[in-house]
Amino acid sequence: MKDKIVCITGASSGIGWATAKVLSELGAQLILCGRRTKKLEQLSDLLKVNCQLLSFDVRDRKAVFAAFESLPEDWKKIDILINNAGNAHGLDPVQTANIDDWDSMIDGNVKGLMYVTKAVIPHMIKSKKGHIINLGSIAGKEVYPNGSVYCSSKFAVDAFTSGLRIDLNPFGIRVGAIHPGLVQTEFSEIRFKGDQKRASKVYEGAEALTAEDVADAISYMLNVPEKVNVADLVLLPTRQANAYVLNRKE
Ligand code: 8X3
Repeated sequence: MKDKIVCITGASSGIGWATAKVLSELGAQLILCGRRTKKLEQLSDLLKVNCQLLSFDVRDRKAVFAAFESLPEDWKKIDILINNAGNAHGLDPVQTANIDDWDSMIDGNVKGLMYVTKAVIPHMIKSKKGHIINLGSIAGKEVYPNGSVYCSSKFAVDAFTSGLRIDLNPFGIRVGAIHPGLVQTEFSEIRFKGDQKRASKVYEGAEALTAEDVADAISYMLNVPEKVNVADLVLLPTRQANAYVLNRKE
């Protein structure tokens, strides 16, 4: 990990930021991507490693490619990509859901992840090495009520990961995905558009994963021997059996 160039999208909060912290402790050089320039600047000051900051919205195809093109030559040689950016917007049945929410989820979670991947892989292909980890979800393995479009977006991440692993196989590039269950971050607050009360209910008695738990698992995926690829990892709180079954603490 020492001196590896690691690019993390959605790096300014939650799982992305926790991963940045863990990997910085291991000596990685970090490219932190996010929408909030100020926040990225403040956070990078807390890290003791070399950082490059890229501010763009993954949904903006031109901005994605321009951002990676703007990197200094040495920083273009990305060893590891953590495709973390993504969110849930709304939790509604198809018939009443807001179509703008659908666009945000499909454009960000699916197309954005694809754009970033496409922008980063040329160097990996040239150097015949690299490692890509996509953030899926238990929602990409099982569909739950009112989650049709969020789940669709995460099923797409799962499918894209499998396809990418096939396409990049001749180049020795590792491709894998991690699929967390309940993780207590600002995820639910964003999903419920700032409704903190509703958001906190989601995690009540769940002993949910923390962003750090997921970051530790990502670190594990990255630190196995080079001939090993952790292709698919589902990470659940002990109290959660699947997308539906959660044994909440009284
Ligand atoms: C987050 C997991 O189950 O809250 O992707 O949708 S869940």
